[in-house]
Amino acid sequence: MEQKLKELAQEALSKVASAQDLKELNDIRVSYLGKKGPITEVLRGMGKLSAEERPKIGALANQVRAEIAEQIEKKQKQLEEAAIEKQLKEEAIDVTLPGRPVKNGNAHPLTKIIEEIEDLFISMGYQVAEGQEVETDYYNFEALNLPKDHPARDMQDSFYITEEILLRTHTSPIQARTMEKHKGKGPVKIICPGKVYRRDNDDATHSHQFTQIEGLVVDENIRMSDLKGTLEVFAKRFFGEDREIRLRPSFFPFTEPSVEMDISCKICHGKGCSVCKGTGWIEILGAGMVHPNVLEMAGFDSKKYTGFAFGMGPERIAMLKYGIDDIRHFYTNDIRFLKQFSIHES
Ligand code: FA5
Repeated sequence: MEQKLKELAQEALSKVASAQDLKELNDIRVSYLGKKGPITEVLRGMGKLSAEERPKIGALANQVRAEIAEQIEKKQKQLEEAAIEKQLKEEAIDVTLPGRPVKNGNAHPLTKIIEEIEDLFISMGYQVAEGQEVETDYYNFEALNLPKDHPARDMQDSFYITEEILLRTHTSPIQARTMEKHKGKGPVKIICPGKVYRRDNDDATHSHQFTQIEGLVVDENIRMSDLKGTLEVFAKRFFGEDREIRLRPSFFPFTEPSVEMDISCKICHGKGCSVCKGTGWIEILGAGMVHPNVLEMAGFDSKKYTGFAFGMGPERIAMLKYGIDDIRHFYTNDIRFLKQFSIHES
């Protein structure tokens, strides 16, 4: 029995020494020191031994068990330390490596243009007003001097939801709503950006959904010269001091008189080229003096108050400013197009 215990000790210690990981070590502990292990078995069989042998073998068995347990504990520490060491090595961070560049998103070019135009008018004392994209026929047309059977409604082909509700075709309903809120008292000085919808066929210069920015000033003694001066400041600050403007007679049911504003062509400086179709001028917005009917419908006394309004399409403005040849670039989200307007490197 003594011999058997010594062999067991040797076998167990050599297995402990060569254990590769904590799981293997635990298996060794269970198989040699566990309740069903060989040492426990030896101790159980002690009853069969003679009285002299019993204490001797008992002491030896305890000694073997203690030694195996001690070696297992030592090995466990070693393996744990090695595991930590390995983990530290694997997770080591080389602080000298250059950082990975973070890709920043950037505002959509249209958002930028709209904010730029807003800022320019805010600097002239305007406030930003917003409306709703789903609008009533009343605010989109009737309150703007376009009764139900008015032929000028054909100028803006509309998406109707019901007979009385539609997707707004322009930002002008915001004028009507804002004037109404003022309850007949001036001054009103607003700039209104927003999405609008028309049943236009998409092509290089038309989209069924686009944006507009509307401007409206209502007060006593507002004159056509105020409108012209304001638009001139806008055109020169936005497109460059060397640009000229001209107003051409036009028609909008909600303004009288109505005009369209052109700016001199940046490419040919008025001489005529393919961009301005040989005219030397490029149209950028519609405008006019607010029609007395519109003022009255919104609760303003048209004998006391006058006003001017203008409306432009930021897509077309951005196309002119940056030489973009197709309006669809704004909506197809080609990252190569959008990136050109990024202020970040990526
Ligand atoms: C209007 O919508 C008037 N409400 C503007 C106005 C406001 C006039 C206040 C007078 C006083 P018009 O339909 O011309 O006007 O549109 C204005 C601008 O929207 C155009 O100059 C153009 O830049 C843009 N626009 C019109 N239709 C489209 C389209 N399908 N796609 C892209 N831009 C468009």
